[in-house]
Amino acid sequence: MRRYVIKLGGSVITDKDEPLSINIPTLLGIGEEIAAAMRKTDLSLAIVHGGGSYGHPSVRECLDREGVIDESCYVRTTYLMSELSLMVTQVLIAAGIPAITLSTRSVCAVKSGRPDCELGIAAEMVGRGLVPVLFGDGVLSDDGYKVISGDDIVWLLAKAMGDAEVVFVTDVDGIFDKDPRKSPDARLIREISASEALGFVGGSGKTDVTGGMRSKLVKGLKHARGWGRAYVVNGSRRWNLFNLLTGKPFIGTVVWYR
Ligand code: IP8
Repeated sequence: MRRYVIKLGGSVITDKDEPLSINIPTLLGIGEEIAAAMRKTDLSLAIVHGGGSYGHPSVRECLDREGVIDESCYVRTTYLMSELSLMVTQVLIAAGIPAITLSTRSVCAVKSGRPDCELGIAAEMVGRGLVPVLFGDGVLSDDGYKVISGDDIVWLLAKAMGDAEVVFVTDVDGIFDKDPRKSPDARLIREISASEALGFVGGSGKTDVTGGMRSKLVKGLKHARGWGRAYVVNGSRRWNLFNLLTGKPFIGTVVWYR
């Protein structure tokens, strides 16, 4: 039985330049591919999605204004994330996936600067063939309110599921040796260790409060050094995610966390 935690990046499921926009056609395609893969092969799956044009501008606005996430910012951000997650889950259910939205703030907090989650129920859902859907979210911390990124939750869930692999569904084909948006001769790297990739992978734009591809490498090394394995693929490349999930050749990068 293959076990995966699929992270649907905020830049894939929303338009990051357009506040409160959801990218329905891409999400429909992704839902169709995951559902088809579940029919074709035995899969244990959990899904985590990012904040995109819902969570990030909301947190960025209060960080710029107040320097911290205050109560009203926490209330607004968590509401927006629930709204986004309901829409994502609705599309996944319509595609035929037994998706259950689980708000991260109900199962995680930040304690002494680290995410602390209770994921037993989520793991039990996976064991029953359900697909829990969690998301980057505002959470309580011992120091006010904080954001836990989906890029942290994926590894905690992967661990709770018994060292599952993580699939980062992004808006690029994988990790390149140079920025493909700036250098037409950039080369897609098929397999790399996270520590090596950190030598040349940059962060992300300024509205992203949790840090882009670089933080996917750093967070994975923090949570899954020694056992983590992830794939970075493009959510707009039709049937590529299906190919990966069903063990067929796919376009993307395999990342080892060692
Ligand atoms: O996009 C961030 O989650 P991410 C969630 O997975 C918020 O890093 C609330 C900005």
